[in-house]
Amino acid sequence: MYITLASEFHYLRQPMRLITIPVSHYCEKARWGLIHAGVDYVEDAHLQLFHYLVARRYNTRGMVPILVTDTGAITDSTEILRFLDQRLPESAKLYPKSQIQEVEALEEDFDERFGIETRRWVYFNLRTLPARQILKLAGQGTPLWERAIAPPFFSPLFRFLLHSLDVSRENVDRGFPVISDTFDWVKTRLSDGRPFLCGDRFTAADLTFASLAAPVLWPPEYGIKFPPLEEVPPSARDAIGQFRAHPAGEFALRLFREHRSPATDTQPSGTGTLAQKAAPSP
Ligand SMILES: N[C@@H](CCC(=O)N[C@@H](CS)C(=O)NCC(=O)O)C(=O)O
Repeated sequence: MYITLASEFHYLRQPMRLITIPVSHYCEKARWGLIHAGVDYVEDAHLQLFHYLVARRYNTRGMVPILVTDTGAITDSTEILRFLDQRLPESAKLYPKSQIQEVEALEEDFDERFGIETRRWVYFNLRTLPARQILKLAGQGTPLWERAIAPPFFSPLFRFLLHSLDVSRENVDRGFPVISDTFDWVKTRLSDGRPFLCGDRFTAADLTFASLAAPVLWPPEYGIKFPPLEEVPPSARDAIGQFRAHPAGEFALRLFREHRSPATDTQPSGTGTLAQKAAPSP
């Protein structure tokens, strides 16, 4: 099966390049898609705001993830998953023909509501960590020069980031029910014993839910390492513990453990390498 998948991408001379803000859960979604497809890729990771230097070459808003291939650049995590899916055999597709409408509708809803609120939640809950710890988290795999010059600019840059994401206690409180309702909805959905959101097979709906739930779960298999829970404020630690113990949290953690791997056992790792090796924070 690996030969089939690999040969589909053989015309591409260079490994694909995934431009990311490594901590981003939308970037995790694209990363997981590449791993699932068994594609060799390189991750080109950047600190928030520094990423504009690279991303704006490909889209004017400078949004990531961006997948650069020999045939063009694809922006948006959903478009990246769809691109990769075209070349997968039907048995490995994340958008199986028979369920495509349901999968796409769930993915869209997770992307547009749930993912926005889990991101806001984690930024709000990490905002009191020391700058050094936030840079250590966000800087994994990013160029040394970005990590070297970031510290003096950290406070204004972080404030700008919180402002641009509308991170405030009021908005986090308003958004929290979107997270808890989605968790409860997933729990109900799985209560008939089905192993995945759309039935018997792993789809883009599952991958998207798990990736976008990661900011409230901190799965060990995520593309970068989250800080040890002992180092985060008690309120965030308790909330993460509760999300992990929720049946939807357990489901997402299981997906990370069991499905963040190539679609078939016979493929080599297919995991990407960070373009810049992670080094200790300056
Ligand atoms: N719907 C988009 C969302 C991507 C997104 O929100 N990316 C954020 C990182 S989490 C970003 O690029 N932020 C930089 C900015 O807005 O300037 C997708 O699924 O790719």
